[in-house]
Amino acid sequence: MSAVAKRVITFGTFDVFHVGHLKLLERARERGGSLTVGVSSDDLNYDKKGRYPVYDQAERMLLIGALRVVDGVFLEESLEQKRDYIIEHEADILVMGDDWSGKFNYLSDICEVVYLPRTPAISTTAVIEKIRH
Ligand code: C2G
Repeated sequence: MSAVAKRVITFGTFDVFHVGHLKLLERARERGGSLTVGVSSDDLNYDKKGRYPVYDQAERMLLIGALRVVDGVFLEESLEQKRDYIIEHEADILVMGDDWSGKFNYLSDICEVVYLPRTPAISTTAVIEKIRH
């Protein structure tokens, strides 16, 4: 009997896409046989960060969905729906960057929860600031 490839899921805004985002997605994909990405909606981003993303949700979903390491994308409309999203997409492993460390441990009854170290010295905010100055 062959082992069934694990399904990995991750979530993020991925605004002004940069190598920190790419490295997170590549490492997430290496954890299993497929990677599904919940792309945060514009309104969710506004609620979390107090501003709308530079690229809107349709553009961000197109960009993330086109990546070789990504097998599917969907819109993440609420942080509270993570459990439903994980069940709906039959994910075995939830991968998040370690800025979320510990925050999703309550989901470990339905999937493995893994936090990966962020790539240092790069962020959407830093890129926006660099362009601005
Ligand atoms: N990331 C990283 N290294 C960076 C910047 C970001 O590894 N230098 C990771 C984050 O840890 C996250 C992913 O890239 O796992 C996407 O980052 P954001 O778009 O900032 O994600 P966020 O807005 O925190 O959305 O449900 C949770 C949210 O949707 C997460």
